[in-house]
Amino acid sequence: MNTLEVKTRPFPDQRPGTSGLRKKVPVFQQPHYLENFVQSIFDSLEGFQGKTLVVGGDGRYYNRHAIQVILRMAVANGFGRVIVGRGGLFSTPAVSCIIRKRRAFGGIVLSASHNPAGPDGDFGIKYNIANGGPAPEKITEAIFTRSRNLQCYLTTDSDDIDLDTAGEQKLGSTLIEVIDPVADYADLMEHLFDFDRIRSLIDSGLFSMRFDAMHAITGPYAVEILENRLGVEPEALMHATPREDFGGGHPDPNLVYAKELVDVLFGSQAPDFGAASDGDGDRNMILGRQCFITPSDSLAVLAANAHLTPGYRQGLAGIARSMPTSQAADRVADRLGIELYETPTGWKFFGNLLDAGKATLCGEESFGTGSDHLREKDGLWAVLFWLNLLAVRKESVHAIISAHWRSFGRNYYSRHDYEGVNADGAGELIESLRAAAGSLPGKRYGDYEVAFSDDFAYTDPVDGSLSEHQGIRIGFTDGSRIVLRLSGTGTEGATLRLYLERYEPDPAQQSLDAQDALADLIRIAEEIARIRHFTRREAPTVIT
Ligand code: G16
Repeated sequence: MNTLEVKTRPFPDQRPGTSGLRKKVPVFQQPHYLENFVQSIFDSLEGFQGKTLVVGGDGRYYNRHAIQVILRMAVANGFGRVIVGRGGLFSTPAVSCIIRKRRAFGGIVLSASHNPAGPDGDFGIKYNIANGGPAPEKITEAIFTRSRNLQCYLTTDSDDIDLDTAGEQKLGSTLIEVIDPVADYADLMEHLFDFDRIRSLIDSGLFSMRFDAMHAITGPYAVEILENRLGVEPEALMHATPREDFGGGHPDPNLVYAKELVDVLFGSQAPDFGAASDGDGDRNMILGRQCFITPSDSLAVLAANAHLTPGYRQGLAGIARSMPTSQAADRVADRLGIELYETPTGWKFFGNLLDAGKATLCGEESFGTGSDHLREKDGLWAVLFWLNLLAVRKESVHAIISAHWRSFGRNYYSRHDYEGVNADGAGELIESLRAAAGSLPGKRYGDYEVAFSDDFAYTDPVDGSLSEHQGIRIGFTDGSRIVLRLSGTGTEGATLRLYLERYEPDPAQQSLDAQDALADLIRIAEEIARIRHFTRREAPTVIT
């Protein structure tokens, strides 16, 4: 085996977004494109010679090819050991789990998350650091800078590695270890949650559920954990076989893209509990019979009930949520007398808080929930957390959320997405809001009066780093909020996200439809931001 130095030229468009570099597959298929980015990652790191790298992806189209490329480059760049999931597979939370458990130097995750896959779909790559979490902005910016002047990369002339058999193989002086992608992660879940109790609930015959893996990576994890370890019937698992094109679907666990599951839970013979996860297994959606739990409410409920699970019995250090996530968790933190941290969108911002022991639970409105057990959000973890609560409380999902609202008040919440709009128009919308922000406080819109308005900036309480321009916040005197920001994960045009939130303390007013409850705020958002004008769209593409 020989090490090769391959000449290349820089690509101008390799700046990582909210969660790594995401592009259409044909973009990644350009000669040297993937290699350039991988070399830019390695060149931005120090001291990895002889250390361990974890590599795996969500199994989407191009995953197998990319893994072979990365293996050769990891060998040529001097890693001592590379741990790969069998078949090149790892869910994003499992990569985080393995990095931590095996004390690896870092890991590479291949995924474009919930974005569709296939030859014309999306592909993605991101680097995770030794704590198991996404690289912080300091590193992602260094990767981007390096990518802009890269002239060559290192690889080897070796054959493809057999990815389908667990075991160790030597390539040059690097050990390639192919492992079962599920076992370590499943063991960790068994340690955090009361599997005996969940199994009794499932065996009782009084409880039924569905889990939709959406033809993506959580299929094998769900089979091992839900079916093999907890006794859930195979028929309760939907789309549990991963496919390279995710069955042509859009594995985003929300009311629009997980419609099949939603129809079952809102149908006449609905089971008691429903859940779904996304392409790479880090997102989750929680449903009850005829009932949808917003991710923001889910975080609040988990926090309020964490003491009922073995893993969190000792209490929470603090809760962190991304800025656009509703303030429902703030009320729980307040009651528990613990700190609430508001961070920019992106799981990477939770890493320092978790490492410093400041937060135990974290959540995002974008169907992400997780804790200090890993440094990624974790789809099945959230499902198991809910199952543990249901097994202990022996109430329906609907009864649990209603009781929560009665106790804490309800934060009506919705997100309206305008996907794939013209990037210039979306940019102008944000610019005009930024310019107007200072003049909004004190203005009245119907019953609402603007209390504050700003472009959210975050100073990390651990390392003092400042992240600016993280979204426009318009807060009203009654605690309601409108937030607008541009997505950092799309691959076509721009995606504008409008987040709406209204607080309702009166139990008699807590069972409205969220869109009805938020109708005034939706109108006010249009009046202030002129969304139709700037996006040239009459309505959002996705409402969750
Ligand atoms: C990623 C990030 C999340 C973020 C989400 C949406 O999730 O990890 O932290 O909330 O994108 O980001 P945006 O609003 O910028 O599109 P995932 O599941 O896509 O990796």
